[in-house]
Amino acid sequence: MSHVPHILVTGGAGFIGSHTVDVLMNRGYAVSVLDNLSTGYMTNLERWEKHPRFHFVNADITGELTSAFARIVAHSGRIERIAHFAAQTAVPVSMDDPVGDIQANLCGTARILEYARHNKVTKVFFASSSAIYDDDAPVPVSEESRARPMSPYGIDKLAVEFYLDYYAKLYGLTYTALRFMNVYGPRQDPKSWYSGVISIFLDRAVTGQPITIFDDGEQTRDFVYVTDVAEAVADTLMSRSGDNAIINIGTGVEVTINQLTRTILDLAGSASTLRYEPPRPGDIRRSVTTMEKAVELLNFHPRVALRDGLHATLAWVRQDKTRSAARSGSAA
Ligand code: UD2
Repeated sequence: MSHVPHILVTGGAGFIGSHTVDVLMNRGYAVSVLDNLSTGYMTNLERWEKHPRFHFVNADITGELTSAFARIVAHSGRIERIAHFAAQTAVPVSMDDPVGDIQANLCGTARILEYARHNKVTKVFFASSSAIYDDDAPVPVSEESRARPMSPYGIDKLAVEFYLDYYAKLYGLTYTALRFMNVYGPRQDPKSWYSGVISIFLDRAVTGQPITIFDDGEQTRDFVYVTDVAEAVADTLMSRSGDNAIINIGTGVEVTINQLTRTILDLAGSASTLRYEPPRPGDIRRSVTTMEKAVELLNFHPRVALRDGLHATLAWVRQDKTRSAARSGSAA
């Protein structure tokens, strides 16, 4: 039998992590997920739970990881590559609790890198963010734009990028860091006030609740569909493309929040009312990436146009609501 590469996905029960698990499993790899289920859900992985190539370990990257790694290796063999998503993912939470953010996003990542170094892991993928850029950087932002994070979250993401470079130079670690723009799609949680705008607006549109637009709605973002992101992660993790590089991942398409809202209301056939409120503190006005580096190094061409991605996400939101209602009905 031919050798099946074994990949560890930290944070694999979360939004982008679980889509990456789907891609890796569909490509025939052996996949282990390490997740503490703090913001991830087992339902995101339910299709794989009983699959012989899949293994789940409940563990926290801020804690002691030796036994978790030992269990993973005992079950599925040597870890060859790591996709590292496990993190505290909310910018406002990082501002309220910078020490907690450092513990998860910096110290937790350092543990993963130390494991990779000592165990000769072939390649590490790191989920970085457009939050590392200067708010005033002219758009479109390129990888050369000024880095000046305005949150502990962004500072920790940027610090990890320096660690990756340091590990590559000193220990020969191979990595790719992708700086994500605004990722959206099925499984994005709309429940908290700092959730992604698309998950919140779809939820409101489907339930007919009012939609709050901050500022005048003419601020822009670059929305990239989660399966395009997951494919890019799997491509770079499993090949030499993007080796030791840091690359923006978006679509290069700049969309205003007003345009986004109109499309969502139209697709959902929703009569939700719109409320305009003052700008959210710290919000940036415009955000969109250049595509040159992603195209050159990863041959990255996002396949899902915004309208199609919104359509698919809307279908998921409706299905998820039906499932939740059925679950609470059967629990009652
Ligand atoms: C994104 C990332 C964040 C960080 C940041 C870096 C997400 C979910 N967040 O924040 O982690 O990387 O980029 O710059 O990807 N809005 C409304 N009404 C709402 C919610 C949002 O009008 O109910 C607006 C908001 O004012 C902003 C836009 O929608 O102009 C996008 O907001 P967001 O929270 O989805 O994402 P962003 O870009 O602030």
